[in-house]
Amino acid sequence: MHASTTQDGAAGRLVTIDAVMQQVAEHKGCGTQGGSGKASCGSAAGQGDLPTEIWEKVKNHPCYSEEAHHHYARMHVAVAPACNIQCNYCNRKYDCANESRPGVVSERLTPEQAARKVLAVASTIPQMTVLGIAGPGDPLANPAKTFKTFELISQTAPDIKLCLSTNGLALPDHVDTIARYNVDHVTITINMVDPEVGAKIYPWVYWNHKRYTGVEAARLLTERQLRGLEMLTERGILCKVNSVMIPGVNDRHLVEVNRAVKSRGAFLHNIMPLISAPEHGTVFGLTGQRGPTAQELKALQDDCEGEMNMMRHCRQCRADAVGLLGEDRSAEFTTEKIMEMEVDYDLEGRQAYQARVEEERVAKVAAKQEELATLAGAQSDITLLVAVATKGSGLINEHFGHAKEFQVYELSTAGAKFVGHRRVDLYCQGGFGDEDSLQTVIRAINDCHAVFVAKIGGCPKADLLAAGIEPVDQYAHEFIEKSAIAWFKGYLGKVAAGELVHTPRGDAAIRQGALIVAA
Ligand code: CLF
Ligand code: SF4
Repeated sequence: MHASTTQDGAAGRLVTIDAVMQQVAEHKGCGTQGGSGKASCGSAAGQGDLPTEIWEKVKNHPCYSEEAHHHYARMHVAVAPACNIQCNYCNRKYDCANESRPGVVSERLTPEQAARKVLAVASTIPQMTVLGIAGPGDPLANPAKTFKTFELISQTAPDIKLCLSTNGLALPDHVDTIARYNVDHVTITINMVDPEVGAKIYPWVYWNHKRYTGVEAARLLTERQLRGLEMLTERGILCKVNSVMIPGVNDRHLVEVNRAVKSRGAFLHNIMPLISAPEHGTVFGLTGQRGPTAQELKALQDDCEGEMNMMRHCRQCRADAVGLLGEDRSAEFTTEKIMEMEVDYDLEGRQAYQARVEEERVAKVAAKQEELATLAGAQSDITLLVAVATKGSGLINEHFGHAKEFQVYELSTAGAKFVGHRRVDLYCQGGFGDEDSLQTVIRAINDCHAVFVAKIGGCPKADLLAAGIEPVDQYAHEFIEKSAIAWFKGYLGKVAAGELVHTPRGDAAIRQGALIVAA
């Protein structure tokens, strides 16, 4: 077995991970420096009017910045198996559905295995900037494992931001520890602030050695979630709130949740669709509770978008996810594989790579602004959606047949705005187009007027056109937003010239199938 190594940032020397772990084991206090987000990229792309200290925390966090998610990756380590509540959209055989899709079993890790995995991934994927603990149960129902993992990682990989996602029941008891470990980003899943609504989502919670049920359980949960949120924001820790949209149960109520969390200082609100199918074996799956359609989800997100940022790029990822949001590289980093890997944690190399990413981001923003300027003065109230096949970096760089998801942008004379993504079945199966998959792709992007791709074959092109969706391949490998604005300008021109009649599109389906782990 090769010795795993890490680079000591201050002295630039290589040390073994085993030696660091030994030091950590002997270290009784805390005082770790990990997760403070001190990337040295220095770019101002996308900062807008964010205060610099907040920008430093979000600029390369793929969940807290939509713009960053095209460029930076996160990873989760599944060190937290137990949970202290029951959600009706969760089946305990699988990962926490608050941060993952049901239907996925993770490999459970010890904190030491987790730290080794983080170094292995960080050495292979230099744009991996965030380590999150999100399950497969609740991280704070497993505090010893969770904080031990953070401690090890802050010692061995100090440039990686630490992130935590919790149901919030145990949160008030751990806020000081979270602050001490420099965990700068905490997500709380808050689905209600009214215990009557909560009783329809949570059959029980377990707190202080006692099981609570019904409205009493939901009241306890909401009180502790909101108190935990306040305690975190008072300490300057950036908080995101995740909410699962359950039509007929909490959909309209989430506007009230939005107000409640905004007033307590939450930075970002992420409203996710319920994913529910009978084969998941959840209460909602078995009772036939449906998830929202794409239009229902977008309408609620639009209603909640005031002064508070809405997250629309969440991929409801697995508790052992690795890679850019929307891609899954976890199969490359099984415990067996990472034990065989030679790990060279090159901090300077990572920083140099990230500096290049920042240059790319600046170029992308400049190209978008330049194109947007050409739209200045255009008068039109047309707003429409387009889908984009991308592998990342903000480019149209994926073939139609290879896309596992499409990103969706809303176009208007104000520009191009990312509003979501749609997971689809692969159209290209072993070199051939699959007609059934094509129909699911069309249903998933049915609300879009066009689909931008790097390449597309003649058959799917004809079927898309027949469905009223224009395939656009003339901007292959160019920046997404710049290209979308350029296309939209042409669209408006055709409408103005009477060559085209603008007609609104229908609704689209959000894929409900579980993600299957790659072998
Ligand atoms: Fe992970 Fe969550 Fe941190 Fe991101 S995920 S713990 S904040 S690093 Fe991100 Fe995944 Fe959505 Fe979560 S896309 S499920 S919001
Ligand atoms: Fe499942 Fe997560 Fe809810 Fe616990 S908090 S019951 S693991 S979805």
